[in-house]
Amino acid sequence: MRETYLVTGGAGFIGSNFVLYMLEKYEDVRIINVDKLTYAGNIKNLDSVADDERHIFMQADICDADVICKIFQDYDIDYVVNFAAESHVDRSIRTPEVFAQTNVMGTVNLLNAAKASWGSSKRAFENRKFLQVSTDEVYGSLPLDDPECFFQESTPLDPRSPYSASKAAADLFVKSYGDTYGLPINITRCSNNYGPYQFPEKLIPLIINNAVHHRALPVYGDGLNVRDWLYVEDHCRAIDMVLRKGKIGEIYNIGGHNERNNLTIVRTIVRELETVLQDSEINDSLISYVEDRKGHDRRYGIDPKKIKTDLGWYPETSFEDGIVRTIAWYLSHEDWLESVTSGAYREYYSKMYEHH
Ligand code: NAD
Ligand code: TDX
Repeated sequence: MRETYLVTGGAGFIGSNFVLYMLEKYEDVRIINVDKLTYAGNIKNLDSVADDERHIFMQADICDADVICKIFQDYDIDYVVNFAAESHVDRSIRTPEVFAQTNVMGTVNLLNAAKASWGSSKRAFENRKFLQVSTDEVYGSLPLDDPECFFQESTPLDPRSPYSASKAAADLFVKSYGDTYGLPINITRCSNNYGPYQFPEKLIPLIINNAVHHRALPVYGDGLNVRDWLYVEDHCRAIDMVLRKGKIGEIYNIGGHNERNNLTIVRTIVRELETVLQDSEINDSLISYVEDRKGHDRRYGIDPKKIKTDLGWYPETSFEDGIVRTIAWYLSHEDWLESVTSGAYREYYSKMYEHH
């Protein structure tokens, strides 16, 4: 019997990469992909599997109890992989309530549906799993002056933005369904992802898109905030491994010890684009220091020892290769970039950056 996955948020950045990865890797899978198609979800990300009968797309909200319960009734779901979320920190600072609704209530709704459906079936929780895709941001912020200090799975939660607070709350609900009802769960907490299909509100695609158009490159604050970058495919492989081999109830941090400050990221992109496009107008003078993000976390750094030791995961793509590949992808997908940056994106961009 083929395995059936309920993937939520599978038209977003990481979710669509995961769907494509799984369909490519396993012949015998069925993926029910539920996505509300917010501004961040794009069905075009799944064009290459449009005719694949193993992939069933449904536009729906994870907060909709009737729809989610019906999906559990109609399909014998083996795995839930919950990517669906509001994911952008800057937006969470403006509208926290949207984040509480989708990230917290949506997750609780999925948990309830899994518990009720699986609990009342003959197989119950056997060979099933609910995997919550979470983030290193739930651990808060690390200082810059102690580079050997990393987030471990045991690090206390200390979310500092409405986004990370909503993700931490969701994580705790997931854990509680494991502890209270015995729901088979895992939680993964990954560092910053980059790669194809990332919406250009996030640092890397935003800088690529602006640089190509010779627009100012907004760097928040002093540009010295550090993020730990992982190529999206390495994240997808880690999730697959946790689904297959992760011990029930465990949390796994995912990261490749690849820390860079924002200014370094921006300069790397500028250099690569200048070279590839032979365009001398793309240079560091485009960099524009803008007002800092409120409550801006200084540094994230993941200790991935547990997933490496227990599951044998390691990152396959170096940052040097991954960033070149990512830039090449954006340059060869102008249509995609054009379609996602028209309309609502322009409004968002001018609201966010209009003062600069
Ligand atoms: P994204 O914003 O690109 O995609 C989110 C997807 O969820 C979109 O397709 C959107 O339409 C969908 N969605 C939003 N609200 C929904 C709802 N109510 N019902 C159904 N679908 C809904 O985000 P992403 O960067 O791909 O992140 C995916 C997940 O991974 C999130 O849970 C995020 O917290 C987590 N994560 C992201 C990163 C990162 O660097 N991007 C790192 C670690 C963890
Ligand atoms: O224009 C910008 N200028 C800038 O300096 C933008 C958009 C960002 N930044 C800075 C802020 C951060 O220090 O770059 C860094 C990265 O910012 P984002 O791309 O917004 O990512 P971040 O806030 O680190 O969160 C990301 O990683 C963890 C994802 O958006 C989250 O969903 C994930 O959980």
